[in-house]
Amino acid sequence: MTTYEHILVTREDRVGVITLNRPKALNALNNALMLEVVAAAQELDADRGIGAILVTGSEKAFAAGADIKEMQAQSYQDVYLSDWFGPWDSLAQVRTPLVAAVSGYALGGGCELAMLCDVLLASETAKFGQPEITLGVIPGIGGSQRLTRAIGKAKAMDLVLTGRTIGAEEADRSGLVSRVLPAEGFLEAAKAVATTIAGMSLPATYAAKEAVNRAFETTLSEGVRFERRTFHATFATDDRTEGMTAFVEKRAPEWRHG
Ligand code: CO8
Repeated sequence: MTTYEHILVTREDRVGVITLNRPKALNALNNALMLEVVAAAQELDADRGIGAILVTGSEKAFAAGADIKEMQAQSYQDVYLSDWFGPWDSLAQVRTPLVAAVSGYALGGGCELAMLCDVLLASETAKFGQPEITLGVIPGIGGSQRLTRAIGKAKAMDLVLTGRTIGAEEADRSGLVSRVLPAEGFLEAAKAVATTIAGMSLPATYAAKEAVNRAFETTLSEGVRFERRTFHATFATDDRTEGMTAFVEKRAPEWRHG
């Protein structure tokens, strides 16, 4: 497996773990780190032995946002011509479920990276926010869009316009996170969630993720039609036969991931 400068990548059975690792900068997302995360996620996604990808940071910070020191000297021409942070969009094309495990700060680009993931697990210590307005800019990795879809206009406007930070409890109440887990043993508990997901049939998992994501891209009737066709398609898999046979035979399924 490739080695990286700003992230650590490990495999634990069928779970790939990407750990943001710039502790001195609270995992601020610079360009190099972004390219590494995208490359690692794509490498893990191409591996049929991986059924879930956990993205995490440190206890103090998931990520304190885009790297302000790196951005400070950039001009409009620089960011426009280089499509600054455009590569983050590639994460949305990853078919393997991405599970964010957020402990501490998830601010600006950090909150946006967490929202790019499919399942967002928050430690009791997690703090979310889009403070870009306090720097004279706005969210730039999808925050204005994904936050609004996640928590609605009223709450998203509050966070994006005031730049205030919310804790895990408010994030949970607002629908931003999937679950809040105790701070003690957080990473292990998050890995257990990823392991559960990775333990499902791979084709069913890809199909389920694609179907849920379709809800954000289409009308209800088209989305339901897409779901039904995809449901029908699962009957072409060996795992569908195995899953139902195992249920009838009162045993655990043995997935072939095919
Ligand atoms: N960028 C660069 N360095 C950072 C960042 C950051 N986002 N956050 C923290 N650091 C650095 C600090 O400068 C400090 O470094 P040094 O020791 O060299 O001075 C080190 O990390 C530790 O930080 P603090 O001393 O500030 O730690 P505290 O515990 O006192 O405070 C906070 C923690 C509250 C998280 C504080 O660091 C903070 O407010 N950070 C900035 C948060 C922020 O504003 N994030 C949004 C950034 S903008 C953004 O994400 C835009 C995304 C879209 C761009 C898309 C463009 C197309």
